[in-house]
Amino acid sequence: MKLIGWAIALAAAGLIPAAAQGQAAAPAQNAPAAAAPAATASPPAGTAQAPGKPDAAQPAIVPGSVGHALPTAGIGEPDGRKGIQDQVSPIGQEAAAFHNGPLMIVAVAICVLVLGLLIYVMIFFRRGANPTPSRNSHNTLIEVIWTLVPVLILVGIAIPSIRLLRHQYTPPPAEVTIKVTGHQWYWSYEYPDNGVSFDSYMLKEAKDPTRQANQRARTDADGPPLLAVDERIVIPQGKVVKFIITADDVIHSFAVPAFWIKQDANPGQLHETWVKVDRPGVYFGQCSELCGARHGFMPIAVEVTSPAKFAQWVASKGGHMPGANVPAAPNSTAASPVSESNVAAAAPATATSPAAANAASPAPAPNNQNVANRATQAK
Ligand SMILES: [Cu+2]
Repeated sequence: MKLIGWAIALAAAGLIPAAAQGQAAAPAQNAPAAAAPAATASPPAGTAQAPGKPDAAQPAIVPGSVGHALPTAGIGEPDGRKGIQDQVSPIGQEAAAFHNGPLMIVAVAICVLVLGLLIYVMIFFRRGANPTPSRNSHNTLIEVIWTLVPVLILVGIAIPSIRLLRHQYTPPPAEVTIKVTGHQWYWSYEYPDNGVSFDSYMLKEAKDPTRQANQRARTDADGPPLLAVDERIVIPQGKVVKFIITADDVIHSFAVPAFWIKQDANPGQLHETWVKVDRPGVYFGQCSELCGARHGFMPIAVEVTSPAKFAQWVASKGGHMPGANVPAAPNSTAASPVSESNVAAAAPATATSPAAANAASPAPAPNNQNVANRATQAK
């Protein structure tokens, strides 16, 4: 017996250092990929020794600046309240109003009715109060009622539900497009019309032993623990933003509760959803499909800011606004001076003449620009 005890103790002593080493080696796979534009093609999960983000990014961060806006407690993040987070998108507001209003009233009314009937039967039809039970087995009127009433209730719920679904799946034309790719265990984002792409990792706590020296630690300015990320998605307020969602390994799910967004990210498929947010702020979400060991550590953070600050952020990422600083394609309005002004335009909305404004507007341009962007990103 004693011998077995010693054997267990020795085995444990042998295992502990190994476990500690395993833990120390693990964070390497969480290290961000190199900051090159092709970073979306980062090393496969489990590839150790990927270089961390350069330290140079660390001192440049100014809390409150675009991309680092301060989150508001209780907005876009869980704060201990029960129920649905405050909704900031039109679809979310419509859905939350439907849930909190008519659906809740119907559900509570049905529960109270059924519970009341059960209590009534238990009291008045118990053996003591009703020793000789009725022998009736059919009642046509009652059977018609208890079939028709549920059908009418369901139809009453279905009509607004289907209207909500129709609103959700008929998005207005997108003004900003973001391609979202889920990886084990981080997200990468690409703004194809702006030439911006980056990876986004969860920020670890300062005291987390798995945090590498070159990884920035989370602060309260970044957001709550397990939700703050090193690189947020930034979107302009009041603009329709389209998310094209996919994955490169297993199924993930892109979910931001305050936007009423939850969309599976499947390898080999493109799913689409959209949002329009008028209220500036920081909104947090998480991967919502069990995708592996670190599923709980791939949060999402979206910062909504003014269109001017969005343009500023795009420029800081080395990107451009559609219509600005992109050489005009040879076949588009080549004979007119419009293409020259288009090339020369430094800012997106500074074109003054109607013709130039027309040329700079996103409507006719995207095809050529997309081709140009794709070509530069493919390098
Ligand atoms: Cu995931």
